[in-house]
This record gives sequence, structure tokens and C-alpha cells, in this order.
Amino acid sequence: MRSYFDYVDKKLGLSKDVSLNTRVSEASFNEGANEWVLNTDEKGQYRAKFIVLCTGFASKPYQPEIKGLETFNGVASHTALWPQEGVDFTNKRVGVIGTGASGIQVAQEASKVASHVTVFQRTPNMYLPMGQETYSKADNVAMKNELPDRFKRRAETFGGFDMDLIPTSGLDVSDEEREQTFERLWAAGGFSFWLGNFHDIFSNETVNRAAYDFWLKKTRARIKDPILAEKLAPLEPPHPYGVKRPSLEQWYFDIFNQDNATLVSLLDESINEIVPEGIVTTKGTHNFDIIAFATGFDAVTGGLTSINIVGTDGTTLKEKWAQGVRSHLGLATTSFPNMLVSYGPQAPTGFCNGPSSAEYQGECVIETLLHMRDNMYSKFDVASEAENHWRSHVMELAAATLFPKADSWYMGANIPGKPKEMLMYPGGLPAYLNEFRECVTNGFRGFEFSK
Ligand code: NA7
Repeated sequence: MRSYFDYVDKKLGLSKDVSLNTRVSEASFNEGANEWVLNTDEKGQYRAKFIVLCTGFASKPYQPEIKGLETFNGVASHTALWPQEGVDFTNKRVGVIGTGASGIQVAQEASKVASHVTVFQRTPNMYLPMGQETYSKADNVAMKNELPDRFKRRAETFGGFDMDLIPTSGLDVSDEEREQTFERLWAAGGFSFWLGNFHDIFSNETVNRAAYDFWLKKTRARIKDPILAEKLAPLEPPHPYGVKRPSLEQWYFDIFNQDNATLVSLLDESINEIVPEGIVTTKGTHNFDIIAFATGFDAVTGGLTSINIVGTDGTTLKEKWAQGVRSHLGLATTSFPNMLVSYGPQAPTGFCNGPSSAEYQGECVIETLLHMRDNMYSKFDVASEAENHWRSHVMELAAATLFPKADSWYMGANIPGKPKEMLMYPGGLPAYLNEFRECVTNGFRGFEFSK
């Protein structure tokens, strides 16, 4: 990845415009000069006519407060703050807290060499087989030929991928056809059994349950011990299938068929504290050399609200959004003039292939800035009715789905005290881009420009 980033940088000459290792701590708008003043921790003050916040959806790690963490004798790290030189698991006793994408990657890798891996699971994740393949040179050439078409298709699909949800309802096909479809999607691997499934998998309980039962059948076939099977893949789902992000696994279920891996369900025993030797639960002490906190992020809004951004009415973004997110198209928010957001809340973001979401929304940002330049505007703000309307629209779309039935980061529900609300735009990338196009053709409806 790093050599690819270097290549892109050289090709496009980006780094001359980038100040690395610079944390923006504060931002406030100077109304007299119509410009933002940014304070950084390391490199002093910057002034800018516009700010575009591209802080990503997972840049603020969340680590639960557990008593005694500082007393631990071994290595303890959040996965997002992992030591750059790596951590050697060889012959070590490894504890992993969390079973999302990060947790299972740590568990899978550690299980190859660790003396023991113990995974602490709060909610079973509905993992899908990643389906890694090794491509030959000829495969690569063939794929490169397909790239222009595949890239183009991204804007036409719900999740910004080159596959899409099936337009037919999962109820309008025979049981046999549904099963065949599920088999085909399963064999395709990756997210196919999620974002390539029947479109009403996210809104119809019956279709959703059929998908869960199929997942259960495939998954349970890989787990030998029936007690373990019930923990990893319970007969009754903890929440509807796919409304929490399914992680992609390679050999995760198989590690528990080895002697050196244990799954601790936090439904059976909960964590009391950390001591120098390891983790104390309600059932005893688990001794560790390494503890990985794979406990996720204050997702989507956390990267934005951790900067002290002060709006024109003196309210910070954090204060404003403590009552729930309000934005116009996920791009801008009232009283924060000349500030645009990409890949943040109330946009396709977490329901979308990341690069597609960032690139297409990036184009919306550029179009807005060009509109200002072409009309010689020096300031924009957002009408409060526009952000209230967009919020209601997002909430209405969400209410018609099964997403609110899970305590996921999509819903802000993984962080204690954060309002539980849909943080994504649940209408899919094409509908989102249509909404933006409608805004533009109606004179950038909702934006208020001034010279
Ligand atoms: P995720 O997917 O948010 O996973 C975090 C995991 O940590 C999840 O299994 C949580 O359980 C668990 N968690 C969080 N707090 C606790 C506490 N207090 N005790 C035990 N377990 C806890 O983060 P990842 O880093 O794996 O992946 C982030 C995204 O990156 C991913 O979705 C992809 O888009 C890429 P829960 O399920 O909430 O019960």
C-alpha cells in the first residue's frame, strides 16, 4: 500500500501540497475576512478560504475504559495504534478484545504462531468468506482491460462496487431459486452475499432471515464443537443479518478447531479488570503477554468532532451534533460557512466502497467550489431548513430498513453516550448522486451564497 501511495504521489505531485504529521486542533471562521483560521499542534496557524474535512470514518479509535489497564505487564495496544515495527506473537499468549474486521485479522495471524489466542466476543459477527485468490499475469491483464467498465459501473450501484443488489424481491422467487442465488453469491466470495444480495434483504425480515439461515448452515459446517457453534453462529440471530458490517474472514472459524485458540463469550463471563498478568473476568484470570484492543472507532463523526471547530454562532460542531447530526447532503452544515465534508455522516460513506464514496463526493465538493469561483462568491452557508430536511430524509429512509435493530457504528450505537441515529445515507450511491444533481440544477438549493 505504501509503495502504491508513493507511486501515486510521484505521478500526481501531491506531497508538495501536504503538511504531514500535522494535527489540526482548532478551527474558527473569521467573518470579517471570510476565512478559516486553523490552529495545529505542531505547525502553528494556517488561514484558508475553505476547509474540506476528509477525516475518514474510522480515525478516532475507541478503547473502553477498563480498570487497571495501566498495570498490565505486557504489550497492550488498540489495533489502530499498533506499533509500526509490528508485534511478534511467536510463543506468546495473546488476548483479543473485539470481533470486527480488525479483531479477526489479529486472531487469524496470531493463531499461526502464538502459544495461545483468546478472543473475547461481545456480539457474534456474521463473517463472510473473503475468497482470496492468486491471480496470474494473464488474469491481471484481463482485469485491467475490464477496469474502465468496472469503474464506470461503480456510480450505478448501491454500494459503489462493480456488483449490485438484485432488483427482484427475495420473496418473489421460489425457495429453490433463492437457494441457488445464495449459493452463487456465497461462491463469489467477498461482499457478494451482502451487497449483491436481494435488495430487500435490508428491509424485509423474512428475506433477511432466509439469508441468515443460509449463512448459519455454511458457517456451522466449519465449526466442530456444537457449544462453540452456538457462540459463533447462534441459531437465533443477535440482530438481522448484514445490518452490522459483516467482516471478511479467511480462516477465522478454523482457528477454534486448533488447540491454541479459545473463544470467550462475554455473555457467559464479563471483563472486570486488567491486572499485571492479564484480564480478570467474572470466571477467573486469563494470563497474557499481549492484549489487542480491536474495539473499533468513534466512527463517522468522531474524527470531525474531535477538532474544536467553532461555528459563526459560537457553538462547536461537537456541541451542535451532540443533539444529532444535521447536514445538507452530508456536505455542509449550517453556521459553519465555507466548510465542506467528504466521506462523513449522512453520506454513502460506510454503506459504500470507500474510494467510490470519497471520489464521487469529492467531485460534489469540487463542483460546489467551482460554482463559487465562477460566480465570484466568497462565502456560502446552508439554510437550516435544508439540513433539517436532509436529516428527516435520512431518518425516514433508515426507518424503513432493519438497520436500527442493531447496535452498530452505522447507528452510532457502539460508543457509550453517543446518540443512536442512522449516520449513513441509506439510499445508495446513485440516489445520493441524484440528490446532489437535483440540488445543483435547482441553483444549489439549500446553499446560501454571498459575494
Ligand atoms: P468494529 O467493526 O467496530 O469492531 C469492534 C469490535 O469491538 C466489535 O466486535 C465490538 O463488539 C467490540 N467491542 C467494542 N467495545 C467493546 C467492549 N467494551 N467489550 C468487548 N468488546 C467490545 O471495529 P474494527 O476495527 O474491527 O473495524 C472497523 C471497520 O474497519 C470495519 O467495520 C470496516 O469497515 C473496516 P460489538 O459487536 O459492538 O458487541
